[in-house]
Amino acid sequence: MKQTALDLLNTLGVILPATGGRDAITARTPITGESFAMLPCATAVELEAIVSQSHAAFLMWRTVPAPLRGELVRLLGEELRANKLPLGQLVSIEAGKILQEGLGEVQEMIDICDFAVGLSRQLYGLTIASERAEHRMMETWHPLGPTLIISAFNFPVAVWAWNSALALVCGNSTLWKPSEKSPLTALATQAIFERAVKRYVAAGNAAPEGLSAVVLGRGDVGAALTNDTRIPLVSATGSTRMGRLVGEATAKRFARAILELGGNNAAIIAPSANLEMVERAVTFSAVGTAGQRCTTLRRLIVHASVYDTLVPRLKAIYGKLRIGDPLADGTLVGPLIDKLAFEQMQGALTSARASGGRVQGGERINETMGAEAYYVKPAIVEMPSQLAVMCHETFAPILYIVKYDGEVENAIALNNAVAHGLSSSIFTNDMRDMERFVGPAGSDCGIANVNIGTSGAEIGGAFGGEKETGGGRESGSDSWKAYMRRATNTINYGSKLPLAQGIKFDL
Ligand code: UN1
Repeated sequence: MKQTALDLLNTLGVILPATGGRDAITARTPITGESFAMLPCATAVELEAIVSQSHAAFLMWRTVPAPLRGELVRLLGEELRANKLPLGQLVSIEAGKILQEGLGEVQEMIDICDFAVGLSRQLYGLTIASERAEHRMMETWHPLGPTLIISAFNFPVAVWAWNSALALVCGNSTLWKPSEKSPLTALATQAIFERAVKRYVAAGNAAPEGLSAVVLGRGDVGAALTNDTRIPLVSATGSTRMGRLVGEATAKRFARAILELGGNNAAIIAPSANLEMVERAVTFSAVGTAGQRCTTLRRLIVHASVYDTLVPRLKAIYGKLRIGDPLADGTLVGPLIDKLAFEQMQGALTSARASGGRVQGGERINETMGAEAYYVKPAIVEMPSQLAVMCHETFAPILYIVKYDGEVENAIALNNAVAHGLSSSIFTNDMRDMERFVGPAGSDCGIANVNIGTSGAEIGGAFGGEKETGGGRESGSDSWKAYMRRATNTINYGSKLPLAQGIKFDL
């Protein structure tokens, strides 16, 4: 596996930096638990240089016309298309997700590049009717500044692309602090970006040095950047604990934060649901990425009338899941990221049993893959009711199932009774159930789907959620506005000076 990873890095044009005896993080794969390389953490002196270069890059980049900024992102999309396979493989190796999902992640990067290229000609502001004669009001959107992207291991490159593609067309420079569990895919993406810049410059365009920079390190590096007053926007993906730190630090200095934190996502299975669709959707959402997506389905709320039909079918499917090497054809579930994830999963299952949950699965398997490789059978836990353990997000493939009776409102109440508010879905063919779920008294999540699972969102919609999910929105729709500053301009083209609100102020 080590050789495969090094070959891929070579193909992608990555030169690994030497540690020079400095504090370092370890690049490894959860597939076998092997380590590949030690990579140096940024020092305080380096951070200072990187942030000032990023700031200087912003000062130049903001003056480039937006459609020309889009041209760089178009080239980035082309480079990603050309490198989809090796980058997708490297994502599988570093994050442990199956190759199909690794490729899907790179496709998500390509899609957001396409979206951002179009957007680069559509950073529209409004014109507004002025109450004063011979006056015009308008809104203009301007570049904001260096944008810090903090990303998690589970989507090690797509989330960078959601943020970067938008930030770049909006006229910002970007700084990227990847998870310490996924530094290699970050370095590979940066190498791909640099090739796009080279082509951009070769075509006669100017791009500043340090327009995008990767900063490796642990939480202290993220914290130092988050507190830096030259960075007006921090977009952070990860745990609610980390998001709270970022939220507090940015609020203290009146910087902006886009927070995309955890989820404790539920699907409601109503009496009229098509159970065949439910089986595939639920399984993909619950066990995909080995239960380590923030959109992973963690709670299934099943109507009593279909419970006894559906649950045994799901259990049978779980019994046959192909778990193993994520690069091998046909595998559906790869490893957990590390030992800590495994221990947290076991802890949750112990609590579930103690509160009366009936557990199928959860055991460690495939130990021959490596002493530090943690493969598990995804677990189904039938719960007597929605108890505390279910209301806690455990980043592992555990699907809790509870029964509901009566009207869909009862299921919606369970859906909403957790701290997070990222994704949710309902399976129904009854339009009244559906409309109640997506209506104002329905799901309180940022994503509310009908007849599809909770995970696997397209880039065209705004992505993010409410409550402890952090409230941020990334990716499609009008999320770009968070990456720009808005100015309201009132222009007087007359020769009098009427005051707003009709105020008289004669000198
Ligand atoms: C995440 O887990 O942080 O909707 C992002 C999905 C993916 C993105 C997940 N498109 O599942």
